[in-house]
Amino acid sequence: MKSALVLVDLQYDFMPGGALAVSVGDRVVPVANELSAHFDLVVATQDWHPRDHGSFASNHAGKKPGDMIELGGVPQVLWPDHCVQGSPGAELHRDFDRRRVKQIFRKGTDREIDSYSGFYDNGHRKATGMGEFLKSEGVTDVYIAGLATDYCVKFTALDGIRLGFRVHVIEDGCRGVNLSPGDSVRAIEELRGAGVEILQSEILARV
Ligand code: VGL
Ligand code: ZN
Repeated sequence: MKSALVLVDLQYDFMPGGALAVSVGDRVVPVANELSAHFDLVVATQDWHPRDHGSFASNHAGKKPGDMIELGGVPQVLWPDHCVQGSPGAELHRDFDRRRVKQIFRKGTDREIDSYSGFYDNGHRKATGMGEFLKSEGVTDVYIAGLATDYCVKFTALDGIRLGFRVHVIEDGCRGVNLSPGDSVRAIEELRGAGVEILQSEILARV
């Protein structure tokens, strides 16, 4: 058994004041730092969109954030412009301790399709390389924390199961967008139903 910690999208645009702010999203940064110390292998993901990305409402005439369209053959929520490649909002939070992060996997780089999961785009067409990397390191168990519970954490966890990893989501190390109230709670329930173990960071701090 070998475990890896996957830290999802700890970027300014998902923090208070950011373009797609997650309420108290910055609280997960110290949790992520603390968790890192308990893993031999830590990786991170970074949402990294071109300015003309198809998930931005601003790139569709007459559409606003929250509207639904189809993108790359799959349903797509439209978002405010966020995590534009090279912009300050796309940067990882300055307090996120990256010393133990072995590799960062960027996603959402193809304008024609979004990518919530750190493993694949939403149409499962292209892999980011994170799955192969973790398999090549002999990882069997993937522990996930970060932003956002109801999107990128959720889809990273579901793809992790698909890839045959044992997947654990550290609930207090995650916060959600909650476009509809309760989305995060429903995401956690859905993950449990899919075979994901849901746990709290204090359990890991003791081992
Ligand atoms: C995310 C919406 C759009 C996330 C990324 O990191 O959860 N959500 N892009
Ligand atoms: Zn995005």
